[in-house]
Amino acid sequence: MKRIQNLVAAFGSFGIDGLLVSSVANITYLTGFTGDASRLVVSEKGVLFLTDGRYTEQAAKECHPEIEILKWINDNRYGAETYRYACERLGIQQLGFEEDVVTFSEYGTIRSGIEPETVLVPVQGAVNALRMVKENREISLLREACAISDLALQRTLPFIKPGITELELTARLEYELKMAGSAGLSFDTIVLAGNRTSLLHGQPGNTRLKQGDLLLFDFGAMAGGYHADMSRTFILGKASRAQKDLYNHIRTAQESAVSSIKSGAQGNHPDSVVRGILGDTYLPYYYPGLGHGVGLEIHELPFIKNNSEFVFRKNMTVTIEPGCYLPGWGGIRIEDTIVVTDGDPEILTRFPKELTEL
Ligand SMILES: [Mn+2]
Repeated sequence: MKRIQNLVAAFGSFGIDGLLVSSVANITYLTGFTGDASRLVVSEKGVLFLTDGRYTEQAAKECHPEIEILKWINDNRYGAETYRYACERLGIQQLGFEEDVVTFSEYGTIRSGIEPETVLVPVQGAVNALRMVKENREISLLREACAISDLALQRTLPFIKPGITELELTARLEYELKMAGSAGLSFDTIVLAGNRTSLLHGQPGNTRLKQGDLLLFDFGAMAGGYHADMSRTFILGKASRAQKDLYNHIRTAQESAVSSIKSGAQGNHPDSVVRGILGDTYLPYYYPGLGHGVGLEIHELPFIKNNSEFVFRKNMTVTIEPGCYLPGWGGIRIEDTIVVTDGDPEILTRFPKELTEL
């Protein structure tokens, strides 16, 4: 209940006395519930967990006993009458809602359900901000997810040879992830070859690997709901001078950006480190999203870019993933998941970053 207490303590700064939580990850974070399609209403007076018959037993098992499990009234999921009941029960007069999660139609339903004098207050990041700094248990799960990711990539290496397709390598990597104990996939695995590596989030296809290709992997294992995220780029056969030069720049940029992060550092600092290393030659090809928080969601606060205004704090978990993408030629990205500390970050994804010619 500590997390819910921290949330309630922040209500004053949002001008609310209750919060409707709609984000699945935020509900998991606050309650321990691992299903979906539910809602949570939090106030100082109590917490109501709104769900349907599929989840009542599971929710009762997973949630803290002080959280009251309530089936949607009239079995009307997301129905107006249940929101009215929740606000009345908890005496809520200013109900916050997650403005970037609640749909326009759901807003209409809530508005029509609750008393006209109850104010609906759009709120952004109330729970997400709490999630930025991780507890030790959360970091352990991320550590486990990253170790599985390392192992799966290692076990995939022997299958990389000319003639194999991106999809076949994707299948092999995902098989190895699951065999190594991954509870799921952090996101759709990206395996791209040759000049297709310039497509930042391209989809693996039937392209066959050939000598001289760049080969980019971006993927992650999951453990206990937590997402690993890592990228590595290899070269099939002997690297050309151009491939080598870009690779060395990205690697130096990535390692320098990671080293520049410790508690108290400005959020935009790593990006300026990267830009300094890439210089005029490569800067035009740099994608300016350098990294992101990672945890119950694959992309979460904080976001690391040139206009970031947050300050790094101990036990934030973030990715650092500089990449340059040259249309028609290819791209190189190196990405680690790291934990911010008072000194050097702990790098959770430990797969080697030396230029690898396979
Ligand atoms: Mn990432």
